[in-house]
Amino acid sequence: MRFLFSRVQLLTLALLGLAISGAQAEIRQTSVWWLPRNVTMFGHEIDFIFYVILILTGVTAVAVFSTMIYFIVKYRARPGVSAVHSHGNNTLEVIWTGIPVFIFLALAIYGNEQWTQMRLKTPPADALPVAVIGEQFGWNVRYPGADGKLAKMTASKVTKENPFGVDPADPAGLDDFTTYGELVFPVERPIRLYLGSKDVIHAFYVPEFRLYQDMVPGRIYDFVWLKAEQTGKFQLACNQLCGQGHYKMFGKLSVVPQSEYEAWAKGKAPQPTAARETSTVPVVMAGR
Ligand SMILES: [Cu+2]
Repeated sequence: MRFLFSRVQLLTLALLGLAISGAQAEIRQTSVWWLPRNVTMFGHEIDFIFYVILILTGVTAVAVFSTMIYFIVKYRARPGVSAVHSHGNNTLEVIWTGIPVFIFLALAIYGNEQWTQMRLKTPPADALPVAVIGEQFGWNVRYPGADGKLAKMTASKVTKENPFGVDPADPAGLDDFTTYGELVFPVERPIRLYLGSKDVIHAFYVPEFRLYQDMVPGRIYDFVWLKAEQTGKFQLACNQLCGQGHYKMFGKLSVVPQSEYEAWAKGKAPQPTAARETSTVPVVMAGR
């Protein structure tokens, strides 16, 4: 009877798990069993190297395990058959050391080149700057206004009240607007991210962008950029266990045509009266 009860419990757990993964699939929009669709320019190379490694390791795994099983059967202990003593084979040693060395070097050189393209080159000058500061448990997002410039961010100035670490008198920031957990990117336009954290380590992670970057408090990361090539709705998920509410730390991210982005940004732009209340400087809407 006890055995039956625990089986029912197991079944309930399994069903619950399925229900939860089903709900997740709905949020993520695309495949949860295989790679989600890729929508950014760097994603093609990342997927390419993923498939190359998958095929290499897959073929190797099949070859190694079939040889092993064959040898286990062929050289099993049998009465009257004595063991064979091998003292090695230098030619074989050179081959099976040389081939992996060549493969690993090729992967390292290719991977390093891709990393250089993604993270070590200056983002394009016409990129739209967007600041994202993680906090327990959500995302502070800051967009430039009509001047296309974000206020200068300083990691040491980041506080609870000033999540972006900006100087309120900075003229570049007067027309900036902010959202909480809502990001809209124009399609086919480079986006330069400014990433940081208010409290603990968070991570900016969008599987469909093939983009992951930790956000460590005390630093503003200004070298991450991307270009989305397709429109759609995505989930920005924090990918560092950052506390009790980590599971609900996701933002709504959509990639839309440029005109739609402009309309959205216009609707979010600070109204002069609202700006007067929150700003200590005389309100002159610079750049307007
Ligand atoms: Cu987090």
